[in-house]
Amino acid sequence: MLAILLALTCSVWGTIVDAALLHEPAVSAADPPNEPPVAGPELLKYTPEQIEKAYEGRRIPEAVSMYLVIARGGQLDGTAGWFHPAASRFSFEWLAGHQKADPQQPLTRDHFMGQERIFGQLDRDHDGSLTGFDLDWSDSNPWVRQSYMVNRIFRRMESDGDGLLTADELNASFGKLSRDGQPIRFEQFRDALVPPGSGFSPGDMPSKEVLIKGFLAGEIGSLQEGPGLNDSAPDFTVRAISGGDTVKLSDRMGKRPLVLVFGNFTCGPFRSMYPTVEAVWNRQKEHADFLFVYVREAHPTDGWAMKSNEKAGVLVSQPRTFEERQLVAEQCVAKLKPSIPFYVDDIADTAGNLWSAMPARLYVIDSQGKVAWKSGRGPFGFKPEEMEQALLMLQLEESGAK
Ligand SMILES: [Ca+2]
Ligand SMILES: [Ca+2]
Repeated sequence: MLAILLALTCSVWGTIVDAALLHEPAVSAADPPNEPPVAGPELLKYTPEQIEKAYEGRRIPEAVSMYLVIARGGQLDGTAGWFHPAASRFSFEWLAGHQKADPQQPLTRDHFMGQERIFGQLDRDHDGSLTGFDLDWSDSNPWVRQSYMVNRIFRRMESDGDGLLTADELNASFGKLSRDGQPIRFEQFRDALVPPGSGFSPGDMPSKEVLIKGFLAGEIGSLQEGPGLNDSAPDFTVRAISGGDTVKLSDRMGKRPLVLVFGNFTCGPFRSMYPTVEAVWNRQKEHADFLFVYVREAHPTDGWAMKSNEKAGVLVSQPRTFEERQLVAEQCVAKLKPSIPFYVDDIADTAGNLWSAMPARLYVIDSQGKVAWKSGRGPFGFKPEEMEQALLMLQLEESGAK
């Protein structure tokens, strides 16, 4: 019964969105809003200027600022709207203070009082000392920018979408780049791999209408903002696939750090990063608990469909019932083979909304059940190695407290 009701709600919702999109929202004759419009279909009634005016002197919610970008023809490129860097309790200054070292100087192995495994993972550029550069995951950092670019090329070559590049995939992509197996020059290689314009792979760039629909459906990101830094972790209960057990988040907290991993099958960048999450889990499973929560699809065939997903055989429509979501989650498990305890959010997106977790996000929760680190919104903010550094510094913090 609940499933039928939810399915009905979804289809009614779809109709409202379709109806709203038929009208250009920028109608100059519309009365300005009396109250700042909340993130949702109400935004479509007003021009971006009216919305901004209504928020004058108040903080614009993340989702409203994302809507303003989209309404003005902007893209979801990770630079504007609701995209922000991670929120972290830790920084190089924090680390230097914790190690009783000079924050103006690189921190060397000799002066580092923690374990070697921690030093090794914090030293991102492997130069044998820790600096602010190692811990800087912002887009202005040259290492981070190069990393993005490599990820894009990786995803073009990693054709079956399991996040692992095989020799066959690499050879096949060379076959596509080269005529008759002939050597290719740099600019041929570049032109084949760097997409024109926006940076989207061919066939993946969305129209404004697709973005607005995806925005209102929570597919391109949660309209909510989730817990802030040092907030208590909001609780939820999720169920394992194939009718397995349920788990309550609060039952998993309080013993040691906990990492929350949110993701979905149709988000290509998420799939390409997921094996890195597994690698982090392998290194950290003795020191922290991990929980994977499967959330709403980002690129269903009935939403912002992607050519790159089609090529990888990732073709699913947005599940309308929990049972449908479980079936898609099973496909995701078959593709990514997660070792991390894997659970599925309910069809009302309770966990996904509460944690602002769509389409993919990472959190580190301390042993007191407080948020110690919160990634930026996925896919751009989804950086498993940044999460690992935060988890390691949390281990330092908590070991010092004992
Ligand atoms: Ca370094
Ligand atoms: Ca592969």
